[in-house]
Amino acid sequence: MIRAFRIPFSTNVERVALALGHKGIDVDWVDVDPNDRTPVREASGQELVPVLEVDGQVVADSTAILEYLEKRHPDPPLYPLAPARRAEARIFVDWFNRVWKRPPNRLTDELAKERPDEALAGALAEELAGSRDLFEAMLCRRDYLLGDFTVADCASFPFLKYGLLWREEDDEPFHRILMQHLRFDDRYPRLEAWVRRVDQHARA
Ligand SMILES: N[C@@H](CCC(=O)N[C@@H](CS)C(=O)NCC(=O)O)C(=O)O
Repeated sequence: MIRAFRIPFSTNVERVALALGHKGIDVDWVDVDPNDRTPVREASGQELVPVLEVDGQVVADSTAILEYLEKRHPDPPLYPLAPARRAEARIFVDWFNRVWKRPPNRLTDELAKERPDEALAGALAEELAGSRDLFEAMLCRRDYLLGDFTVADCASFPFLKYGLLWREEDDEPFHRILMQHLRFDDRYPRLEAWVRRVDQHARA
């Protein structure tokens, strides 16, 4: 049995929940108090979730976990089968992690300061909001970001969904930033339809 550690409203945990749901893999969730990461630290030597534990093997980091699941349970695939397409999917996820996530992360840090730099905050907010156009264009005449449902949807949905869906109890500052600056406001019909479509997918 697979064990996985999670905290409420975690975007990176939802990536893994979608991947497990897609592959029909059962998991034993371990709910961790966000203010006491002791079980996560004891299992993995670091404090971030998600963390997966399979037969004594521990995998941390959502992207590494998605790769691990694909390797161990290749059917049904979450990555395209053709090598070039597979590489494109990996490039997308890497871009999402290293480039797309940066403005909302930096904006969250900036706004937490006693005297935020207004110009910097404005530029970061603009960069984040501007990314909606890219996703809207990627969904032109296709249902998912790379055509079929893949790791690209899995990795980005938990973040992009905040343009349309949010829960009042979710008061994580990073998520509030996403809600505020990604709001679709009926101006991104393909992106909105995609969020509704992916939201129907199974989650473990
Ligand atoms: N690169 C890691 C990032 C994991 C991460 O940042 N997890 C968040 C939850 S989504 C977390 O545990 N944050 C710790 C905290 O907020 O104290 C991944 O992709 O899994």
